[in-house]
Amino acid sequence: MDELTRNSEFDTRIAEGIKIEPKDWMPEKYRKQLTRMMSQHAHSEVVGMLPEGNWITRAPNLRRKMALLAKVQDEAGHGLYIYSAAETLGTSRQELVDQLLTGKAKYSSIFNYPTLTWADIGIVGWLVDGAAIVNQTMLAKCSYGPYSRAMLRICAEENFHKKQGYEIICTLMKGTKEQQKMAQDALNRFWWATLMMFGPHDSNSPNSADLFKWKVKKKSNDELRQHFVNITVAQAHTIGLEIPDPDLKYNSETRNWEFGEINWDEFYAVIKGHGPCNKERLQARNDAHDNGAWVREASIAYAKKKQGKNLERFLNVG
Ligand code: BYC
Repeated sequence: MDELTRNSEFDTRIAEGIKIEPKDWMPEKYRKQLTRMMSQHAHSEVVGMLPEGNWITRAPNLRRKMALLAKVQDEAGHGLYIYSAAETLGTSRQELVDQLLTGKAKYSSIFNYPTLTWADIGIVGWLVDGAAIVNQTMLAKCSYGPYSRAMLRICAEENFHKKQGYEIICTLMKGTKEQQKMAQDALNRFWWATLMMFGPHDSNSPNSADLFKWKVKKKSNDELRQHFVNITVAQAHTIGLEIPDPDLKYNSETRNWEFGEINWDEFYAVIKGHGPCNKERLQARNDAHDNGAWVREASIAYAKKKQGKNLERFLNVG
């Protein structure tokens, strides 16, 4: 089959909403775009363990500690699902991880901000996981089968994470004046950084055209950001928190909460490696990778040994 026919068959499948599976033919650009996006997503899950992991030893009680431990472990699991899904496109996990460790690959800007107080853990669960759900609910319907199926499972878990975070903040808001201040301060520091998670404005998003054409994205960066603001403002006001945006106002015609401009200079500085914690995060991932070398060696040796036995058994049976 020639290139033109293959391309047109691929486009027809996309138009009909048929999922693309790993062994199906796909344009190289589709493979590349998905590998880029999925690997960045997997890296985000893994780097995302760091700001919250920072509070496991300081959680205020056993119940909070257990929930936080489980959440951080879930993020590791999400990283694994998405690396596995990304590998089906032909790049090995080792290669993808190397791109992260050498600083070549991006991961979500939000994880380059520090978690300074316990309230930050509540805010991360509520806002960051909340934003991730908005984005990933869309991706669960994307055209690439392995990615969309991974998203379905991840979204179910993220919902628990969001509730866990919001409950921490609700508890603080029912507490002392200091606790309420702590929650407001965490919201002030994380609000704008969370809005940046959705990426640049649509007019400055170079990848969106391809991703829309191939039904990887079904809603734009700005549409998802607006949806997130609309649901989150109500949740903040219900518990007495103020959104740190003097331009925030409700438009009763469009039924949207209109909001001020994001500091895009800050966004681009963070994604270029100059955020408050970029160096620290990369160092922590490199240290973890180096310290885990013996585990990888041992498991490869074990797998080889087992494979050898299976091979012997197979040969004996044969
Ligand atoms: N941070 O053309 P654009 C989670 C980059 S949740 C860093 O609009 P695209 C978690 C972008 O990569 C977070 N970089 O890109 C939650 C591109 O650069 P390259 C992870 C960003 O792909 C709780 C350039 O800017 N979620 O893991 O159309 C706990 C131009 O942007 C960011 C995902 O990754 C950013 N915020 O749209 C633990 C979801 N925004 O690659 C963990 C999957 C943009 O051309 N990804 N850039 O050099 C997506 O949905 C899309 O990739 C994005 C960006 C909406 C993020």
